[in-house]
Amino acid sequence: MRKVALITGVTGQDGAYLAQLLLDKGYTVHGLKRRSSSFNTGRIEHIYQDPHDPDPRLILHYGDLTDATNLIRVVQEVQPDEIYNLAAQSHVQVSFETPEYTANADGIGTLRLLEAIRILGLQQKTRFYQASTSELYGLVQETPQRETTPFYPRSPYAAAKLYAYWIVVNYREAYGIHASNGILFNHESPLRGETFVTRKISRAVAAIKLGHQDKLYLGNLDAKRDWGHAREYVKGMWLMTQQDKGDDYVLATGVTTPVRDFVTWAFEDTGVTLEWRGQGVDERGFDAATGRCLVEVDPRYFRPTEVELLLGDPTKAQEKLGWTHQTSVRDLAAEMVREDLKVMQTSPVMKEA
Ligand code: NDP
Ligand code: GDR
Repeated sequence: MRKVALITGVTGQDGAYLAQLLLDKGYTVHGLKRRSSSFNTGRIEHIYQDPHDPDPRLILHYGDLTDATNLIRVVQEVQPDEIYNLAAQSHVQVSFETPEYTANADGIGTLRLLEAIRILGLQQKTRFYQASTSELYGLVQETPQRETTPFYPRSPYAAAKLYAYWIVVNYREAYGIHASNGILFNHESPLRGETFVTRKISRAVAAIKLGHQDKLYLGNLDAKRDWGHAREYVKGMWLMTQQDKGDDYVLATGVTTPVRDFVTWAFEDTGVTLEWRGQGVDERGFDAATGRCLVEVDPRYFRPTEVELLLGDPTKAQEKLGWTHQTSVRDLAAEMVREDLKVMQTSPVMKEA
C-alpha cells in the first residue's frame, strides 16, 4: 500500500520540493492549493499529472487554512498518513501590514488542521508536521539557537507561528497525536519567492548583468541569517514524521552570514567585485572596476522590529534524525544567480519584466 501525504502550501517553495521527494519515495501526494485569478502552480508544473490519469500520484484540492469546513472535508476525503502543514502567509514584513490575516492563517490555521484530525478520529493514524521557524527566537536570548532557547517573537508572523508551535506541542501531549515542529532556519533555492531577500538579490544581480536593471535597493544589510538549501531541509521534515514519536527539531547550517556578504558573493558570481562605502542608510555598493553604484539602502525595507541575528545549532537533528545540511551559503548564492540568469536569458516574459 502506498503511503498518503497531504501537503498544505504545496504551491510554495518547500511544498514543491517536498512533493517531489515524497513522489520519489512512492507516496500518493495530495496538495492543498488556493484559488487564484492567475496560475499559482508554476513550481509544481513539472510533477503535475493530467487529472484524467487513471492512477494519479499528485492530486490537488482547492482549500484555504482560514476555512475549517473545507479543511475537514479534504482531510476526510484524503485520510492522510502524514500531513505537512507548510501553508502560511510567510513574509515577515508583510505580516506587519496584514497582522490579523497572518494570525488567522498561520496560527489558527494550524489549530484547524489539528482539530480536523481530532474530529475525524485520526489521532492514531495521521502524523503531523508543522512548519515552525527560527523567527520564533526573534530578539537574541542566546546563540547558537537550539530547541531549548527561549522564544521572543519580533513580528506578527512570528507571534502567529508561536501559537502554532505551542498548539502542536499541546495536541501531542493532550491527544497523543504524532506531531512535530521543525524549527527551520532560513532556507532558499531557485524556487524561493521573489520578495525574500536572497531571491531578490539573485534576480537583481542577473538582471543587472543582462542590462535589464540599474540598481538593487535593499533594507537592513547588517541582518545575519543562517541560510541553507530548501531541497535539503524538506528531507528533514520527512525524517521527523518517520520517527517513533513526534518531537521538535532545529534544522540549520550552524553558519551565519550578513545580508551584505550574500550580496557581495552574488555579484562575484557574475564577475563584479563590489566595494562598500558609507554607513547605515548611506551605505552603497559600487562596482570596483567601473565605479558605478549598484546597491543602495532604501529605508522602506526596514522592519518596525528586526531580527538581527539567527544562528542555529542542528546537533539534535544530526544525532536523532541523521540529518545534516550539505550546500554552503556561497554555493547557494551561486546556484540562485546561475538559475536566474538562465531564466532571464530564455524567457521573453521574464526578460521584459
Ligand atoms: P512560501 O511563501 O513559498 O509558500 C507558502 C505556501 O502557503 C504557498 O503555497 C501559498 O499559496 C500557501 N498559502 C498561503 N496562505 C495560505 C492560506 N491562507 N491557505 C492555504 N494556503 C496558503 O513559503 P515556503 O515554502 O518558503 O515556506 C513553507 C513554510 O515554512 C511556511 O509556513 C513558512 O512560514 C515556513 N518557514 C519557511 C522558512 C524558509 O526559510 N523558507 C523557514 C522556516 C519556516 P500561494 O502559492 O497561492 O501563495
Ligand atoms: P526572513 O526572510 O524575514 O528572515 O523570513 P527575508 O529574506 O525576507 O529577510 C531576511 C533578512 O534580510 C533583510 N533584508 C531584506 N529582506 C527583504 N525581504 N527585502 C529586502 O529588500 C531586504 N533588505 C534587507 C530583512 O530585514 C531580514 O533581516 C524568512 C521567511 O521565509 C519566513 O517565512 C521564515 O520563517 C524565516 O525566513 C525563517
